[in-house]
Amino acid sequence: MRYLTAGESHGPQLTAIIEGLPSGLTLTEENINADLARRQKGYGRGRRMQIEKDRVQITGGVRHGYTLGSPVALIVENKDWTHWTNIMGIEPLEEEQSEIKRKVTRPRPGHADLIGGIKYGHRDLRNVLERSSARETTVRVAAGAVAKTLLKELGIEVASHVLEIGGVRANTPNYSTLKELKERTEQSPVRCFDETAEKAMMEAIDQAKENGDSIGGIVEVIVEGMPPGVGSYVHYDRKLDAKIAAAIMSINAFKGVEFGLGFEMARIPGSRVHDEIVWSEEEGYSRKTNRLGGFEGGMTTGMPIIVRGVMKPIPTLYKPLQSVDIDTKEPFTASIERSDSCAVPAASVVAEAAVAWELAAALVDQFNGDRLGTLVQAVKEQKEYGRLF
Ligand code: EPS
Repeated sequence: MRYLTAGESHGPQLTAIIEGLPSGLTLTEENINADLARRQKGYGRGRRMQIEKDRVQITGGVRHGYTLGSPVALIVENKDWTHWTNIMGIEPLEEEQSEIKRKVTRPRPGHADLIGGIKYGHRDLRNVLERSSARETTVRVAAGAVAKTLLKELGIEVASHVLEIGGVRANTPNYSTLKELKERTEQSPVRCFDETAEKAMMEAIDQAKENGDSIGGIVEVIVEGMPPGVGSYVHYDRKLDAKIAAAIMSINAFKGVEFGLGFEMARIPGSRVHDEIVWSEEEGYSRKTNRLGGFEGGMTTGMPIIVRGVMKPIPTLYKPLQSVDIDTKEPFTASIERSDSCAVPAASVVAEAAVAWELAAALVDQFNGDRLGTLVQAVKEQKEYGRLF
């Protein structure tokens, strides 16, 4: 199963085409829209989010509410496009209006602007920034919502929350069910379980905004219900934790990934890192702890998957950093028109989508993924085989 996306940040629309989704899955626009709305929320977003009201249209692969097994096409219109039709028009420019509007010659440090310009030979850096913009994560969330719909049918639940923003670290969330974690974090403007940390995070965002600066943070994704043995140890490119790490790293502004105890493992002896194995009639094999975050040898253990990603502060700053104009080669420090001071809460929804996609794709590829019914059966059998093994 795979997907591709197309579309520029201020172009007419964003598009995703999903290939390989099983037939027989109930899929509605409402389902996907709920996740699109979650991505748009979050304390610290800029004015663009007041313009956009992201709604998906399914334009292929679904009939009478069910997937057909053919490619599923999703589109989301950019409401801001109406303000950008001259600047981002698809048609060639007329002779008399050959001057390009809103041309960008001043690359922002930390963005793809300069290097993307060098790579594709664009002297107008808008040609780079329009596609490298995190606006694209809209349709990644749409594809992730489709993946989550499939996972739900297989008894697999995905959740996400924010652990840290701008140096404010939340206490480890003390929840008994994923439902409880979800209910609390959906109410939080920063998607944080810890109410004390939530307030401090919002203050840190206010402060960053006042200073014309931006702040990053850490998000965590948790998945329950995966069968054991998904992925493989036999080849580097079949290790499922590696695919998830790549998916997290591919989210705009993400700079690091860890599973379970993560980088803390560098400081702890092996006897306090590895998860001891136990067996019982009802549960089969299980672990007393889950410090490895649900993976051994690139394969799911059947324990919850726990993965975290770190997002750097957004590089579009009101407080300008020094750069060089690519036309004049003169140094400059320029201010910008609008930006988000923090997008970590939104990024946690994107990370959730990225992980959900990799898991759904791995299941479809490993088991018989043509029809929903056979996939449901195969996953059930894998869980049972693992229990009795
Ligand atoms: C982004 C810059 C801002 C963000 C945008 C990502 O957009 P604009 O340049 O239009 O002000 O709001 O994020 C979204 C539009 C979105 O949907 O998340 C960037 O440069 O990456």
